[in-house]
Amino acid sequence: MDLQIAAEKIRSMEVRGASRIAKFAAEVLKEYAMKVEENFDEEMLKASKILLNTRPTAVSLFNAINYIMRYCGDSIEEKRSDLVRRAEEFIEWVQSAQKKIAEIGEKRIKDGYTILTHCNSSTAVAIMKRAHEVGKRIEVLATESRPRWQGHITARQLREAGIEVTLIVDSAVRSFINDVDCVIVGADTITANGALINKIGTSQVALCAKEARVPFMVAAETYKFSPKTLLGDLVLIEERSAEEVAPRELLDLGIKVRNPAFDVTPRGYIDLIITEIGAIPPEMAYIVIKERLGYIGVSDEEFKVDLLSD
Ligand code: RUB
Repeated sequence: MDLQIAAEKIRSMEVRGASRIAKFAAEVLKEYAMKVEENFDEEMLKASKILLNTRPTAVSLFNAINYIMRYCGDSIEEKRSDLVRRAEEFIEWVQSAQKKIAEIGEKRIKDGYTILTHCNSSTAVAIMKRAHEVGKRIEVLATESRPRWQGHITARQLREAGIEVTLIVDSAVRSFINDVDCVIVGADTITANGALINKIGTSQVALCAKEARVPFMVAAETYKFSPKTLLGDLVLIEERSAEEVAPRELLDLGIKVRNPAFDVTPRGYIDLIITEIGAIPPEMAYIVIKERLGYIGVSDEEFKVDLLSD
């Protein structure tokens, strides 16, 4: 696939969700590497940057690209084959991690539970589907997730799996939270101090859950933990176009729109992060970054490809 077309698919959200974006970028880089005939390092760096700068918030994309770009070799053929091997390894990581998270997360759901979820996380959906598959009777409340309505995707996926689903507007979460046994959401990024960055509205859901003493769980593969936050970097929250929120007639009146795609839920609102290496408290984020992602976290030199760098 042409690189610019691939980048546009991510930017326009035809390919969306942190895991899918990362896996797609790995596939695109692998395919691109197969075609490069000369200046391998420069060409791959250029391709990586084009992909990385499409959506700034999900660290899965950054981690995928940096994992793949740590290839070695002297000749172009050696480099290519190591890059392809690393890309395939990353794709396998995405697939196996989600399966493992579903197995671990399912155990936190009891028969008869009503679960609330926000947006569309393939990993959170995998947990709920798994609970259903092992015979637990569950019901799910899915928020619409304005402005892009990813909640419709969630509702459809769960319903097609045979699960009872009720769709609610985002602002109805507090009205229903007392009917809910637990909240499960996905993650775009987990920071070194255990905060969660996920679809806008997630932090309001967490606030409601905390007040109502409803457990709030996050499904996050370890490649969604951010090594850059160990160096003090803040996560850039993507702000999308006004047209996603308001019709042209309103915008033409000079009405301004703010449309951040994600928000930050502090670790104090999170009971558990379900990863492929276990169900952990948010306080363990630092250890995941150091031990699982292999970053020492002392300098920017560790990252081959960085956001918006030239
Ligand atoms: C999607 C979103 C999802 C996470 C996790 O946002 O916030 O909760 O990406 O998804 P968008 P997954 O629709 O803007 O990409 O578990 O599938 O990786």
